[in-house]
Amino acid sequence: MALYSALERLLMKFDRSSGKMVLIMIAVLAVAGQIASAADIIGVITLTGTPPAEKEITPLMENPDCAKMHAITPTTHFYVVGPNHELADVVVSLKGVTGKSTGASQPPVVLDQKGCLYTPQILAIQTGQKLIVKNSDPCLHNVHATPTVPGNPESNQGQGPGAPDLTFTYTQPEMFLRFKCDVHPWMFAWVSVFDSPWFCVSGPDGKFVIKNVPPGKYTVEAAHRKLGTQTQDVEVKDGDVTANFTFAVK
Ligand SMILES: [Cu+2]
Repeated sequence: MALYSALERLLMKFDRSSGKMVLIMIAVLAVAGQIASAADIIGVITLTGTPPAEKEITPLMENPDCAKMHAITPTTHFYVVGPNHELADVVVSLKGVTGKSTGASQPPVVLDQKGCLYTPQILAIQTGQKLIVKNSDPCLHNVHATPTVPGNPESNQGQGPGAPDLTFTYTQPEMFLRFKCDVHPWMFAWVSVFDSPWFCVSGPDGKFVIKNVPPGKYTVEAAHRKLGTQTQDVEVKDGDVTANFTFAVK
């Protein structure tokens, strides 16, 4: 609307000389503005049923370098569920939307190695967007990316304590591209790559927001690494659209 107001003010300057023309132009802009206004797709992800208990990562505590960074044995985080069954770490995107990446102009996404664990473990980037991998630990890690989609290169690089950040980019969309550490075989992160800016990972409150989606019909896809994929058809027309998902533990 700020843009529209600015245009309106600009047009008013010409008001005296051609009042009628200005009115017509404002009407055209108003219609164009309505047609072109993007909206958010929002929702909450819920889990029904009781997920299996997370496993203690005992090999981590058998490694002296890693053990000294933990007072208690860390566990896996396969199912991150809130007090009201809110499900985090669900990757939500617009299915089949490609060729719309703005990744090259977006800030990098950061994947850290801390306490001999990846954080976060589920993340998402655009094609062409930088993924920066940090080592915050006082020990060596080995960052081994193992894509499965042709065109996304495998890479395997050691990263000692205090070593410079590593940078990764991918050209092809890929769901749950695996990062692993060859030094610590329990370390995994899963990076989903999209060829558009319209995706989101649900937070600890189970909520997601896909911002600024242009008007149109879409299939919203919600993907959880252990629970599979669900879809829902929506239409972005005049205002925000809600798409809630419920996953069930089988
Ligand atoms: Cu490691």
